[in-house]
Amino acid sequence: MDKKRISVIGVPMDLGQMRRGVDMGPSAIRYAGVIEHLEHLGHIIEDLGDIQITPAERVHTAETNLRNLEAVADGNTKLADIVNNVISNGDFPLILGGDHSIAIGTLAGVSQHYKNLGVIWYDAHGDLNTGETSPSGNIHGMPLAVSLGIGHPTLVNIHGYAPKVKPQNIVIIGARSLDDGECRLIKEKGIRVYTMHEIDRLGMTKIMEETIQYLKEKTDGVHLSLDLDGLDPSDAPGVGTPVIGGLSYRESHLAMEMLEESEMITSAEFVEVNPILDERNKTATVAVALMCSLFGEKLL
Ligand code: B3U
Ligand code: MN
Ligand code: MN
Repeated sequence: MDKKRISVIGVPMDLGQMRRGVDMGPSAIRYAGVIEHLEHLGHIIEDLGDIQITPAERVHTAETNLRNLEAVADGNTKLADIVNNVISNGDFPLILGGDHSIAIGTLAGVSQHYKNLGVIWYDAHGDLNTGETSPSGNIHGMPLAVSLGIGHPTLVNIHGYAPKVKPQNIVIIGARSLDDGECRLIKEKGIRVYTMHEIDRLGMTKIMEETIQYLKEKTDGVHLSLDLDGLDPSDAPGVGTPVIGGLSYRESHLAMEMLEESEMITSAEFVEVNPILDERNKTATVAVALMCSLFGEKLL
């Protein structure tokens, strides 16, 4: 396994949804020992601390059905700047969320470095809504659509270019809660989705083999966006929108190990850890354990 220089960026963002506490995700993940564990694996870690996000109490509602639009865009612009700098320095960005709206900024910072960025979206949801199709107005249900260039211009045009990713370079894994507009977009754009049905039928080994082959052929970098609600709530209870029937702890470790072996992942984020909803920091601890597998931990 090659030793990496990893820059850790905390994003205490809770404005992309309505449950308080997900802004404490980065703290919970640090408390679970992310820095020490990754250093123990031999990597060089630089903790860049947390990005400043406007506190929810200070956000004024604007005339749009996208909740907290301006403050979400502002936080994501800052994140995009930092991610861009980290990659320019030759380092690996590891982003700790925060709600999933932060993928907008991560991808804005990452994708300018690649001609054909691949994205693995590990999630119970598609996050492919727009202001028009969203049942909630929550921006954490929109980041993948935004990154495809579909959605509110303030979000779509962060860092001045769009789209950040092509539909044929995306693989969604673990989907089991999709809204009608998201299903339409998936079909229209031909996005590859492994729902729980395919995972149950084919098994995680086959799913990851296919995913790796599909992306390896056509990408020059791959971003892993892992929403902890992709896992079953019994393994990851500390998330804002848990969905029963999810990926197991074991399947998720296998997926991370196969990605590590593939050597294709060039940036990663772990999002939606909400310690207020958690059981004794279980979800942050699972997140760190999955990071260890992604960064090369082996039993023997
Ligand atoms: N699709 C729904 C629910 C949702 C999306 N992402 C999460 N929940 N975590 C929405 O509000 O867009
Ligand atoms: Mn998500
Ligand atoms: Mn989700």
